[in-house]
Amino acid sequence: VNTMPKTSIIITFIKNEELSHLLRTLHSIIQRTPVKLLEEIILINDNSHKGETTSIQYSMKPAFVFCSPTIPLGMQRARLSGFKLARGEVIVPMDSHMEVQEGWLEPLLDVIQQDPRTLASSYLDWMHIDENDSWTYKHGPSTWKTYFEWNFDFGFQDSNKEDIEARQNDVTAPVVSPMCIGSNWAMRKDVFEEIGAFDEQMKAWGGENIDLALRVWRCGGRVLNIPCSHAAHLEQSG
Ligand SMILES: [Mn+2]
Repeated sequence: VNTMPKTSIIITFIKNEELSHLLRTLHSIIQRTPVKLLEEIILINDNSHKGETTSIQYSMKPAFVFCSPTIPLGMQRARLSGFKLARGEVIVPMDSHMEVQEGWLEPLLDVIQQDPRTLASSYLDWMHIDENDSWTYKHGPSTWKTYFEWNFDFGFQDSNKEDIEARQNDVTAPVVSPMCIGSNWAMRKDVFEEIGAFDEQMKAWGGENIDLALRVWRCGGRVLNIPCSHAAHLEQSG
């Protein structure tokens, strides 16, 4: 941990995100991320009505950076504005309805340290709220890869035979993936900028992860899914 790069986590919300969901995300980050590795949490309130982020009173360690654009930017440009503000060596975009798990960040930084041109993704678990406001948590598998089709549909598929064989002796081994998920990936900020960051014309989410992963691979990098890193996503929030 002492030699690992510091991370800026960028959380945007563009809809009527429940404040309790955002608080769950923040609490899990603060409790499960070593202080030495957390440069800051950047919150971007992009035209959200319910999320009164300015009412969140935390001590300033870790530092929170609040940003409320004067006009709605859309998810991708809001994230991009957060990346530009980031002071950490590594950036991680995160949804505002997540719960990171114990030890989620260190394995991502480990593979980035081994090869700085790595984009490293967490594996996802699922949270669900039923009609009685009861939460369930479902642990997701640590084997899938992500892919895209020629119509730019994005999907998940099981590891192939070669992957499974390669991981027989070490279930913690990273899974090489064609694509990456849209959030909860980690990458060096300088490498992200060097390969072109995000297209400023992309407003909404969806497709930017395909664009990014293609550029990572085309620019000498690699996309890895990391079985030791898990974060849960609240299903019904998009
Ligand atoms: Mn989401």
